[in-house]
Amino acid sequence: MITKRHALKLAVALLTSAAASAYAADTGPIKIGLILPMTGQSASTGRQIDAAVKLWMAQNGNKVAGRTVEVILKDDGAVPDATKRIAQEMIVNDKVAVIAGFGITPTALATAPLATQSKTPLVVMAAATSSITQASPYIVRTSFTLPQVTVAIADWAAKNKIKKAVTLVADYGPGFDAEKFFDSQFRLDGGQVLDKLRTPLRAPDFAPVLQKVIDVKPDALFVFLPSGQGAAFMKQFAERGLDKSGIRLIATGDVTDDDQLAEMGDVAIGVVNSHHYSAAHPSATNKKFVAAFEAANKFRPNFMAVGGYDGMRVIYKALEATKGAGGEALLNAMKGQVFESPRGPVLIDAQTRDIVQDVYIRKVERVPAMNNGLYNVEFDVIKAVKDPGKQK
Ligand code: VNL
Repeated sequence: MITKRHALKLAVALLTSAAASAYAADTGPIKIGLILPMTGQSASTGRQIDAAVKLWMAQNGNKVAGRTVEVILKDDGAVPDATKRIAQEMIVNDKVAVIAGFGITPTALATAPLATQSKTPLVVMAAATSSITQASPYIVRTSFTLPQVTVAIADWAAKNKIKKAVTLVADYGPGFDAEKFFDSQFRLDGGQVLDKLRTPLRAPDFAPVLQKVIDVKPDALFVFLPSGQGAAFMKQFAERGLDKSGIRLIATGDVTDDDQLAEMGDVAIGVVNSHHYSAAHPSATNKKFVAAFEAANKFRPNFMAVGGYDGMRVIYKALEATKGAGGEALLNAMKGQVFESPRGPVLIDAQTRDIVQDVYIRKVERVPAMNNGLYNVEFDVIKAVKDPGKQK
């Protein structure tokens, strides 16, 4: 009797301990590797996305499918070799389920092969060159693409008495996209691009290109510069008297960035631009988002913050669907998600893994109802825009 009871007890104990260890493997933290430029020239992008990720977690908790979510934040200084090394460590040592962030295009492109080799979903929250999502089948994007937001401003310009333009872009991936898609749409609409100017990504000096613009004297100057460069550009634009030259400034919303608009001052007023997010977007979802973000951070969210916030949404919902499993299952659960973002309605296109979203035409104005601050005020919208960079 005693032996039998003893054996039974032992068997139960063994089973329990086996189950417990399996359970432990399934209940350890789910790790998200967040790689952002927290220092250097693109640090504002890192600061915005980090704040948005923290806001998402404060609002939605740190538990998904019964497991704790742990975000590991690392600074890559926007240096591609650093991004790649950090991603490798996160995948191999920390065993992260997802890598996310990616402030500028070269950092996303450098890391793409690692995502493919390790079957780790890579969520691009910032970088915006069209081709990024084609660099790995494991890449999903929650930011935007330059072709997606550029076509609208080219079209607006041609339909608003602008016949001759000069383009000015940062000399790398997203700049090439902006230059190309501005030119093709503007020409299609009967406009003419008189000159195509570029400034280096690192430490640009706008004086020589602005002198060129003065010499060529187009109806308008179209500008794309990455987030963080807009205020310096605006300062030189005004210093050289271009704001009073009759040459109209038009841009993508990267230039009239919510992060820097206040710093730009009156020179920005009247600049018409196109983009997917404005802190002044008048939806209830956005008002709630902006209020919570500002209360937590004492600064205004920009389009980078929204890319980070929506990236967390996509990751959380996918983890819920897979009950915490990673790899291809997690990737598949990210595809096809449809939701209301602070920017408006969005879809993660299951075929391209890129985001489909509304693009707005906006004008910089002082808004008395919003503390008399400078905002990109939306006055037109193109619904559900797919990345034209992937259409033939
Ligand atoms: C990129 C595109 C970066 C748009 C940006 O800001 C931006 C990029 C840092 O793809 O590198 O506004």
